[in-house]
Parts: sequence; structure tokens; C-alpha cells
Amino acid sequence: MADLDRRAVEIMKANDRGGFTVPSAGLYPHQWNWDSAFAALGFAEFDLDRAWTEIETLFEGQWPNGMVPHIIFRHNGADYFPGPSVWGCEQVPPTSGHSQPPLAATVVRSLFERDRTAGAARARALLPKLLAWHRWFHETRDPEGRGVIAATHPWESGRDNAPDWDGAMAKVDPTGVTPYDRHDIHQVDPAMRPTQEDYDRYIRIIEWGRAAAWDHLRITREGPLAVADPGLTFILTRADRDLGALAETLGESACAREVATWVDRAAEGAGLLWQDRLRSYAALDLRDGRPADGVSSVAFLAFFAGISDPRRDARLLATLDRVLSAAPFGVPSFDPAHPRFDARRYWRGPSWPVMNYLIGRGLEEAGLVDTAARVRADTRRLIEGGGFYEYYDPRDGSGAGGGDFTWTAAVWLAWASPSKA
Ligand code: 9WN
Repeated sequence: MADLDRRAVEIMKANDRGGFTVPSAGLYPHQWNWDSAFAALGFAEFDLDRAWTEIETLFEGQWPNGMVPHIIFRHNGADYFPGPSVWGCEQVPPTSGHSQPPLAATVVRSLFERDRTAGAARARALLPKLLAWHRWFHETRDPEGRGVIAATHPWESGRDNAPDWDGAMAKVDPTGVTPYDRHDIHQVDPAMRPTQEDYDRYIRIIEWGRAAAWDHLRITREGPLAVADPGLTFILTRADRDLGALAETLGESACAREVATWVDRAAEGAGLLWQDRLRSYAALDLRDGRPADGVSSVAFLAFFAGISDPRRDARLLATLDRVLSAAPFGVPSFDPAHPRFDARRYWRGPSWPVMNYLIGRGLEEAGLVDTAARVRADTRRLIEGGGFYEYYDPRDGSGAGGGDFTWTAAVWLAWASPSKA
């Protein structure tokens, strides 16, 4: 095993808390939703049983209404803000009050395909839970059935301070937010994190949800923020396809039929998100109908979603090419040519190996092998040069945010490492 493969395994084992992993010791000391999905992909490279367990523990946090929360709080320590008392969710185990990109079905399908005999019973047990979660997304985050999935909090998208939410966030009034202490800015350089103005609004939106007793449908319809997100939409579309395929294989035809109705809506939803002016898909503020005015890297997940439209695809690829040419270490999370690009501030510019993995896999599957190879090569160079960071500066590849990061180690093992050929 090559040195970096060994190091990646060490990181995953060190972040393993017994059945679930923390994204990064110190900065994120609990279980996060899509981080666990990525972690399972990494574990699958050296311990398939442990990979299944990561997904199973994630579903310990599932709510009776099907929602799988973005954080499961795994201990009582006051080492992460906002903790359970701020969310006020009354769940056991304690959780946050909204979800995160639903990657789990895609991962479960791939674990099952690795060893169908070992995985059959576990996949079968997870199937109704996955179905309930996806149904929750379609019913409460797309109540009009338009094929676009709303983020009701920037954290729900997994891309906390992306410029996609700037318009909607400006309308959130943070007045009267309960005073609080952030932990994140004591762990990493504040210049790499969301601003204080962002945090005030993050907490204000949580306070609104808590006051609404976490009525998710009401939050989507009336809450402070609802933005149709290409990231959530494309990841869910892909996960629906994988869930449907899994259900077919397991002979669960009612499940497969329900999922097929969602997949049918996906092309229509993609049409709503397309912005010809940007030559890209873009987030759409559902309160005022305004699209985002810049290109975020989630647009390139259309290929991963299996969305195909020849005219749009050609334009989107040209945009990706332009963005990659502007950043020596891609894929930047936001367009480097845009005035609000910020090379080191979280989701406003840095390159994220996890996003590269999803984009790269989609490109590979769509037969766009040259661009896929470029994205993979950039990811490899990032990790080889910078170590296993949370994200990287797309100008020089230097690491930023948290170190010894679970999902970066997982993406290395599952895809970016040269041992994956
Ligand atoms: C809030 C754990 C998570 C990721 C998110 C990433 C960041 C949390 C934070 O870390 O968000 O959920 O406190 O900044 O944006 O995608 O899941 O790695």
C-alpha cells in the first residue's frame, strides 16, 4: 500500500468513534450526515462491514417523519456550536432540525454491488428508511412537486456560505438573535470560515424553526429562507435513481414505482434551474423567484444526476472548462471570474475533494472522460501536495479548514488514489 493510502486509512481509523466517524477531531466532534456517506465509501476500500455500520448508525438519527438530520449529537460536551439545546429538537439521540444532501442511497447501492451476498439483508433493512427519507425530501422540500429541492437553511445544502444564498440571506433579519459563542473560529483561521453576519442569520433561522416546532412543511413555505438548490436537487435525483435500481434488484416493486415518479420530475426541475445567461444551472430563491448570479460547482453535478440535454450540456461543459482553466487546482466551488469569489473562504471559492468526486464520477459515467480525468488529476495533486484537508485554495493547492479530514481521506481511497488505477 502506498504511503498516502496508509495515511488515509489511519485518519479514518483515528476519526472512528465506534460505529460512526467524526468529520475532523476538534472542529466537528459529532456525526454529520453526508460526511458519513463519504466515510462509508472510504471504509468500503478496507472494511466493508464497517462501511455498512456507518450508514446504519446514521439512520439511528432518523425522525419519525423520515427526515435524516444533518447532525447527530453523539455526546453532551459543549464543544460544538450550535448544540442540541439551540436546536431544541427533542429527539433521541439528539439531532439538528434539518437535513443534508442525501447521498446515502447512492452509497448503499455501491456497498451492495461490492458483495451482494454479504449486503442483501442490510440493504433490505435500509431500503424503507431510505425511501421514507427521500419521500420527506420530495414532500416537504418540494411541496409543489416542481422537481426542485429547497434548502431552508444554508447548512441543509452542505455548502454553508456559498454565494448562492447571498440574496436570500440578506433578507433574513438577525435582530434579536440570542447571544452566543462560536467554537469554529477558535479552531481554524476565521478568514476561512463564514462571517459573523452569516452566523447571526444561521442562528436566527434555527430559532424560527424551533419556534415552529420543526414543522418542516411550514418552514419550507413560510420560513426565513427557501432556495431551490442544484446541489440538493441533483444529489437527490441521483440517489433516487440508485434507490430505484436497488429496489428493483431486491424485488421491492412498490418502492421502485414510487421512486420512478420522482425521477420523472427531475428533467422538469433541471429546466427551472437552468440559466442561459450564466451557461449554467443556478440556485433559485423561491421567495422572490430570483436566480443566483454566479456559477457554483454544484451545477456540474447535472451529469451525476443523469440529467442530459445536448444543448445545455455543451454550454455547461464549456463553463466547466473555463472555470477549470481559471484555477490551477480545481474544481473551485465558485466561479473565479466572479467579483464575490474568495479563494480561501469555505464555499465561496475553495476546491473540495468531495465535490470533485461527485462531479468527476458524473463526468466519467457520461463518457466525458477527458474532463473527468482532469478533475481526478487535480484532486490527486491537491491531496498529494497539501495533505488531507477539509478544502484547498484553488490558486496554489494549499490546504485550508480542518486537518486530517475523514471525507478527504475517504475520497482518496475510493477514487483519487493512483491505486484506484
Ligand atoms: C455545519 C462537517 C460539515 C459538512 C458541511 C460543511 C461544514 C458545518 C459547520 O462541516 O458545515 O453543518 O459547522 O461549518 O459545510 O458540508 O458536512 O464536515
